[in-house]
Formats: sequence, structure tokens, C-alpha cells
Amino acid sequence: MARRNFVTQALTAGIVGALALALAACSAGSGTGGGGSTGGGDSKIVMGFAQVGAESGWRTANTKSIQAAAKKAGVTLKFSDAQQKQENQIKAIRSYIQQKVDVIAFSPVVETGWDTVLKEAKDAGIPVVLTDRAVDSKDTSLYVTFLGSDFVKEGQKAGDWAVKEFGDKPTNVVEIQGTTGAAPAIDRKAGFAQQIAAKPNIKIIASQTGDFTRAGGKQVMEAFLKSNPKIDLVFAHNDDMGLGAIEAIEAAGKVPGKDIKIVTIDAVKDGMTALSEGKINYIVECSPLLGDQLMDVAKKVLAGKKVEPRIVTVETTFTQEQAKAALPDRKY
Ligand code: GZL
Repeated sequence: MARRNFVTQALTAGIVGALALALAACSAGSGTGGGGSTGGGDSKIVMGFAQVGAESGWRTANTKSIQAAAKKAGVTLKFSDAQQKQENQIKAIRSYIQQKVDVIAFSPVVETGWDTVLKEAKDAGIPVVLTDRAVDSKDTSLYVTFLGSDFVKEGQKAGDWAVKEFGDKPTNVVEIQGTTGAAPAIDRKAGFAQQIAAKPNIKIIASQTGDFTRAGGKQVMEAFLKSNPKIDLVFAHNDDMGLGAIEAIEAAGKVPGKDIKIVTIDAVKDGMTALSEGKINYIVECSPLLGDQLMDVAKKVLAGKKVEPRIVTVETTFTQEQAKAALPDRKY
């Protein structure tokens, strides 16, 4: 089956652009290995997807979205779970290159350390799509697009809520960060800090990674409670760590949502349920439902069509009342 010679966006416009389109079209039905359709062909696109892991409710929903979308789009999906280890993701990407897939997509567990393997994919003529998380590569020709949320904005939304909620009151905040080095952890932290910077009464007194897991959130919150007598707010980078913090707060004989308020990011079902019960006070949505957009991008890329270099996910925020109203229709 034909493997598509992917023409990177490094080509300039005009004649070269026309040549690029001609190359993309004539690669249909030629080449070796892999398999793919440029729209006109009838062979199925083969996508290699290197997932971060299964660390949170968000990740599980993201995996389900990608698998369902591939089935719906008639894309053959090769899928791997890296158990949150970068070396496993790199191994998976290399195996997809060996298998000559038509397109590679992945959610980089951390921002750094991807240039070498992305160059190998580029040299093999296989386009790469970043979903969910970004890389810090300076060479943007190494991937076609980054499809995912604006994590700085998510942190800013959480910070804005904290400023509104606490005003000029002396407020001690403890921050439970996501995975060290991950784009969402770096950017959510930055966004939140930006918004509270103008309020010296709102202070982050402790900040530590809970690795985006419920167990991690509980462990970190237990330590925070032992070493900080007055905690007013928990800012957890995802719902799962916020839910772990709730367990620790209740075990310490305090009331989550009242004695210690909690703001989180994701809006997965368990988080929204805790919000509807008043145990979490505010959630910033981060949608995991990227599957359909990913398949659409893959088809466009392999058909030689232009794809925006950055596709930002549309998302909102939830108060307790809004969570109660939204829960019955929540897809994840
Ligand atoms: C965000 C995503 C994060 C979620 C966590 O896009 O990468 O990883 O916020 C997940 O729940 O583990």
C-alpha cells in the first residue's frame, strides 16, 4: 500500500507549493509499506498514536475519544500507553517509523527531549501531529500542528476565580502541580501566578507535584496539612489530584469546599460530581475530546491540504450550580 510522501510546510508558496501538491497527489499508489489514503485513494490511513499513560480520568476519556474517532473515521490505529515515561513514548514513535505508518500523533508527557525522534520521523517522511500537550522544539517543521488547550489561559481562569473569591482577605494557597516538566503543569502554574500577582494578600505558601494522579494529590495534601496550620485554598492542576486532596482534608477532620476551598482543572465526571456536592468550589474545563479533530487533521495532512499550525480547544468553566446542570449530559 502506498505510503504518503508528506510534503512539509517548510516548502515556500507558489511554484514550490504547486510542486508540493503534485508530489502529494502522485505519491498515491506508489511508495512502500504503511498504508494511507490521500482522499481519492481507497486504502485506509494508518496512524501510530503514542499516549502518555492512564494516569487520570482525563487521560482515560482522551484515549476513548481517539479510539472511537479512529473507528468512525476508518483510520487504522496503532496505540501505545507509555505509563507516563518519555522513553516509552520515544520507543513507540520509533516503532511506528519502522512500521512506516502514514501519520504519527502523540501527547508529549514532558516538553523537552523530542527533537531527535521527531527529526527521524521527518526524515522518514511521516508527518507528526501533537495532541493535548506541546513540545519545546524550536524547529516547528518537526510537527504539523499542536491540537490542544491553552493551559496558561486555564491557569489564569483559576487565578481570576481565586481573586474574586478571596478579594483582599489574607489567603494561604497550596498548589498541587501536575507532572514535572509537562506543558500543562508549567503553563497552568504560570497562568495562576500571573492573575494573583496583583494581590499580595493571596500567597502560594507551598507547591509540589502530585503527578496528575489521585494518589499523588492525596499524598501531597497530607504533607501540606502537616506543615501548614492555615490553608485557605488548594489549587490542583487537575481534578484527580483535587479529589485526592479531598480525601486528605476529610481524613484531617476538615470540610473540603468550606474549611479549605478547592479549585481544579479538567471537569471530568468525578470532579464535576465533587463540585456539585460542594467539595470542590470551581473547575476550569480542559476538554479531552480531541479524537475527531485529530482524525480530521490527519486526513487533511495526508491529502496535502493546509492545516493551521495551532488548533486551540474550546472550553469553559463551572460553578457548583453549573456543574449540577451539566452533569446529566457529561460525556466523560
Ligand atoms: C491536559 C492533560 C492533563 C490533564 C490531566 O491537557 O495533558 O493530563 O489535565 C492529565 O488530568 O493527566
